[in-house]
Amino acid sequence: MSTERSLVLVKPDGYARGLTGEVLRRIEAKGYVLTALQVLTPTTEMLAAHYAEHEGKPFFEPLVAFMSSGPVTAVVIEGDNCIKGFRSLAGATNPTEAAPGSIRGDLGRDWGRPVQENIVHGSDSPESAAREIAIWFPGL
Ligand code: DAT
Ligand code: MG
Repeated sequence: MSTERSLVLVKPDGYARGLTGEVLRRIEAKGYVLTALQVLTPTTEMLAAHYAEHEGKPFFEPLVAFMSSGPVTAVVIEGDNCIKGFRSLAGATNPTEAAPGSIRGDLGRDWGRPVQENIVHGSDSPESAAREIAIWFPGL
C-alpha cells in the first residue's frame, strides 16, 4: 500500500450538467479523502501546462478550448493507491466505450465531438499527480 494524492478535475461538461456532487460522492464512497477543492475557470496557460504531453495532437486545441469554456472543479484526493483507483472509477477515456459502473460509462457520452466530453480527469502516475497538483494548487 502507498498513500498517494491524485489531481481530479470535474470538467466543464460535468460541472454544467450538475454532476460535480455525483463525482465527489463516488470518490468519498470509495473511501478517498478530499484534501483540497476549488471551482474555477482555467486559463489556457494552465491548460497548456496541464495537457503538455498532448501538445501537437489533433485534439489538443479543441481540448484546451473546451476545458476553458466554463467552470471546472479541481480536487486533490488522497488515499492508498488512489491514482490507479480513481482511474478505475473514471473508466476508459472514450465515454461511449467506458464500462457501465464507471463515471464515464454511467454519465458520459459523445455530444457531437467524439471522446472530448468525458466528465473527469485523473492523474495517471505519481509524477503526473505532483506536476498537476502544482499547477492547480500552487503551494499545497
Ligand atoms: P485520459 O483523460 O483518460 O487520461 P488522455 O490523457 O489520453 O486520456 O487524453 C486527455 C483528454 O484528451 C481526454 O480526457 C479527452 C481528450 N482526448 C483524448 N483522446 C482524444 C481523441 N482521440 N479525440 C478527442 N479528444 C481526445
Ligand atoms: Mg491523461
